[in-house]
Amino acid sequence: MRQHPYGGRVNQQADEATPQTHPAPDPAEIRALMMDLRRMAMTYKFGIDEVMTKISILRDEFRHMQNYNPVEHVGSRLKSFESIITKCRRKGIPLTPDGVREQLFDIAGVRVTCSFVTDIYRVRDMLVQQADLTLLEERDYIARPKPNGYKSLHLIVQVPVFLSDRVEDVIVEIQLRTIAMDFWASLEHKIYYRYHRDVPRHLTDALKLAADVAWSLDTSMEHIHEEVKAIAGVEEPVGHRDGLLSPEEMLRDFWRTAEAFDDARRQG
Ligand code: 0O2
Repeated sequence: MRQHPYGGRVNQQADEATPQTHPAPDPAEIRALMMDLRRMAMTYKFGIDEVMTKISILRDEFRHMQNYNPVEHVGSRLKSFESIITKCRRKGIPLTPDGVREQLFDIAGVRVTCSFVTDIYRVRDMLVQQADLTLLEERDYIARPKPNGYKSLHLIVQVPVFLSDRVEDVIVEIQLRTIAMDFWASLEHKIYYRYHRDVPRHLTDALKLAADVAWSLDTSMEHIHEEVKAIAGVEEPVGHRDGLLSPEEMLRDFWRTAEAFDDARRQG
C-alpha cells in the first residue's frame, strides 16, 4: 500500500496491474479525510478569529486611550482550496493534510492596513510582545522590497486555539501594509493573474515606477503627520472616531453614573 495524493491508501498491486485506472478509494477513508479537512479549515478559521480579536482590542484601546487609530482596516481570508493546490504544486509540498499543515503558512491570512509606515511597526511590536502569540518568521518587504516593487511586513505567527477537548496551535500569516502599499499590491495581483504570471515588460516597469511613487507618498504623508502631531493638543476630529467616547467623555459618564447610583442608594 502507498499513500494516495490526498491522504488515503491505494492498493499498489492493483495500481501497477492497471496503471491507467485509479482504484476507487475506500468510502470510509474519504469520510475520514473529509472530516480531517473540515476540522483543519475550522481550526484555521478560529486562528484567524483569535488574531482578529487581538487586533480589534489593540485598535479600540488605542482609539480610547490615545485618541489615535493606527489601524485603518483589517481583513482576513482562508486560502481557497484551488489556491492551496496550486501553491503546493509550485513549491513541491505533498498534498496531504499533514504536508499542508507543516509547510504552507498562509492558509489563514490576516491583512492589516495602516495609515503610516511607523504604525505598521507599532502594531507589529504590540502583537509580538503578547505572551500567547509566537512569532515564527518575519519577512520585511518594506526594508527589503521585492524586485517588482512589492512592500509589506509579513509575520508568520502561531496562536493557541482552545477547542472542547484540546488546544491547537494554529499558524496565521499577518500582512501589514500602508493604504498606498495595499492599493499597489491589489492592482499588481490583478495584473499578475490577468496575464497568467507573464506580465509584459512595459507593465512591470510601470508597476515598479508606481511602487516608487507610492513609497514617496507614504514618506511625505508621514512627515506631514509628524509635523501636525508635534502641535500640542491636536486631537483627531470627533467625527473620525466612529462614535467612540473620548477618555474625558468616558470619565464624565462614569461620574454621572456613580452620582446616580449614590442618589438612588440615599433615597432607597
Ligand atoms: P494569495 O492569493 O494572496 O493567497 P516564497 O516562495 O516562500 O518567497 P510565499 O510562500 O508565497 O513565497 O511567501 P511570500 O512571498 O511572503 O508571499 C505570501 C503572500 O504575500 C502571497 O500569497 C501574497 O498574498 C503576498 N505577496 C507576496 N509577494 C507578492 C507580490 O509580489 N505581489 C502581490 N500583490 N502580493 C504578494 P500568494 O499565495 O502568492 O497569494
